[in-house]
Amino acid sequence: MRTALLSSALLSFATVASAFDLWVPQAPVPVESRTLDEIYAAAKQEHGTLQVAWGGDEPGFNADIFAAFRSRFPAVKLNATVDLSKYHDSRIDRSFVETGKENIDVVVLQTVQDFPRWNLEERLLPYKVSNWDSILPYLKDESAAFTPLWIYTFGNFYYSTSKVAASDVPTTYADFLDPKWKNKLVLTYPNDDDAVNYLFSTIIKNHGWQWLDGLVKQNVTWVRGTGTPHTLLERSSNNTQSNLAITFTTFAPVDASVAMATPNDEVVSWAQPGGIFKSTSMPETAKLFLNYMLSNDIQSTMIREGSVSALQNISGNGNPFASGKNPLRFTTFAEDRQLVDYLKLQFETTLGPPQGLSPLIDGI
Ligand SMILES: *[C@@H]1O[C@H](CO)[C@@H](O)[C@H](O)[C@H]1NC(C)=O
Ligand SMILES: *[C@@H]1O[C@H](CO)[C@@H](O)[C@H](O)[C@H]1NC(C)=O
Ligand SMILES: *[C@@H]1O[C@H](CO)[C@@H](O)[C@H](O)[C@H]1NC(C)=O
Ligand SMILES: CC(=O)N[C@H]1CO[C@H](CO)[C@@H](O)[C@@H]1O
Repeated sequence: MRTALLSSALLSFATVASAFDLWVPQAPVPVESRTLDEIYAAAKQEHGTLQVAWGGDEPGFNADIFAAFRSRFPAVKLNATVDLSKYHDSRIDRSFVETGKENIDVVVLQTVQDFPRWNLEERLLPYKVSNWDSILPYLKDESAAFTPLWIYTFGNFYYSTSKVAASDVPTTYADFLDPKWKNKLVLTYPNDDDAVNYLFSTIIKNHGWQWLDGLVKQNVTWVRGTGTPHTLLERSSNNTQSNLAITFTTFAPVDASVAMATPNDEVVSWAQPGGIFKSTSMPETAKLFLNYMLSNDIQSTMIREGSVSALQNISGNGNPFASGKNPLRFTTFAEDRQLVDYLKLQFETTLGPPQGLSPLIDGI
């Protein structure tokens, strides 16, 4: 008993002391003043391959972004690995605990709760990209330990144009309980992805748990990955044997066979953070990578592909608060791990555990 009290006293002393460290005034982080070409010149002096952990759940995800970086900066080596953010952070933390070292230079992940924690653990390099002042102020972490890159959204309705008339597309999530959607829905397991978890919990907050029970009666095709529903709708489009017609757990550029509609309901959106681990042996290359992500070229590409830019005053950008979006709420949710786990188990109770290989392996 006494030992337990003592060690908990020591622990809280340590916690207070390390929290106290944070109160020591830090020198302000200067905004990067060099151009991309000047940073590139410095990056060329570094040796090695920049290791980037990139959150995504579909083979080839954002390959165009990596190709653009390689073609603009051919003299530096980039190894960008796409995987579920929850698997990236698990590997990163295990490597850190086991070896005391990071195995990654740059992270771009959906696990928004990791960044403040890594910052408290003093593992992130405070850094302000050159257009820091143009980033939407409410998305920014003032310590500059991480940088919002762009806003992703789940919850919009994507439907096969050959199977669903635009006039038939639901307006709220409650409409999916109509018998006419039986066998036609393809959705991502909410207990496999925190953003989909938050989307489902928001829908349940607005429409009740009976909504989920009603949804299950629709014989939904449940899949892993948020790219998979879009891929299956593409395939279903020209296949008269397939009933799959609609989803709300994907995001993708629309084309001739899959169109998008925004619901009159709350969706989930969040600013994807990028950060540099302090331990990197390639800080200039890492800075080059972050600056390039915030460049007009890449931001315009992301807007074209359906995201909202983190920059204000960039042409063609969507309103981060339009159509049921609020990019600030997801972080509060994701930081409450107890709530996230409670909901995961609720979904598992009704839907069972996520089935199938990683969406990056099964090729769908
Ligand atoms: C690229 O990253 C993966 C995953 O971290 C790693 O297994 C692989 O060895 C890396 N390749 C190179 C060339 O750095
Ligand atoms: C963005 O535009 C607004 C209004 O047009 C202007 O007040 C603001 O200074 C601009 N911000 C930046 C960072 O250019
Ligand atoms: C449920 O959907 C699957 C896939 O679309 C289909 O093969 C199956 O026949 C459906 N089951 C029922 C009971 O309608
Ligand atoms: C391969 C093929 O037939 N593709 C067609 C699928 O359907 C869309 C329209 O829904 C056509 O544009 C494609 O050419």
